[in-house]
Amino acid sequence: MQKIRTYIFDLDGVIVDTAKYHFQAWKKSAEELGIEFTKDSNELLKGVSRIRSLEIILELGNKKISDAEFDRILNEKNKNYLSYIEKMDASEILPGVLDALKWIKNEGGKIVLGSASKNAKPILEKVGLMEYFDAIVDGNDVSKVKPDPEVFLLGAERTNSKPEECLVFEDAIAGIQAANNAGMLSIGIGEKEVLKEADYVFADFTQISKEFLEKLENN
Ligand code: B16
Ligand code: MG
Repeated sequence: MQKIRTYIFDLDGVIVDTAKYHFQAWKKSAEELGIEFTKDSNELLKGVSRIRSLEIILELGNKKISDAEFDRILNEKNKNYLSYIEKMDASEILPGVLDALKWIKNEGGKIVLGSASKNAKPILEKVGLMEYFDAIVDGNDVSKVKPDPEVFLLGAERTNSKPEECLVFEDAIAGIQAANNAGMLSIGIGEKEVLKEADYVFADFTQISKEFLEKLENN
């Protein structure tokens, strides 16, 4: 195995828990459409693009709508979602993340964001983490969604890294698959039973020791 030099972070569910805001905003849209939307259904939307998320909700409710209505709901949902984002601050950074970012910077590693979200930059700004990132690849930069490796391969390219020098932190199954498809080391953040395909899984960043990261770096 190559030494790890570049650390790619997913955003939602890895750096911050914005899934709860996506849930509230999607629930409102689903209710308008007369579709029941539960926390379990919300799991299906993690790591998935905005357009695909609405398609899934419509499939759940067995409902068809016009293209104009589809676009209107997407816009409404994003407006609602942004009203939650507006209130975010550094207290919403998930435990252990800031320490990990500082450690990587101190070691001279590259830090990259690899997210499906088109709102990634405003969120990083709100929580005050922008300065840590050497490159940001988000939903505005890619045409293919995870599990396609495009988002992570572009992150490698923008930091002149080879895929085998990159490690990806991801909370979604599709994201782990995207990292594996990119030929990168995949680290799942969440439950082992769910993220079975990851090379390693940790409940959160407080469980990732510096010794573990040092080993990957000095391999
Ligand atoms: P937006 P990630 C993903 O972010 C979320 O997990 C997913 O639930 C969301 O639908 C997607 O971003 C698009 O977000 O509506 O803000 O463009 O986990 O890839 O950082
Ligand atoms: Mg995620």
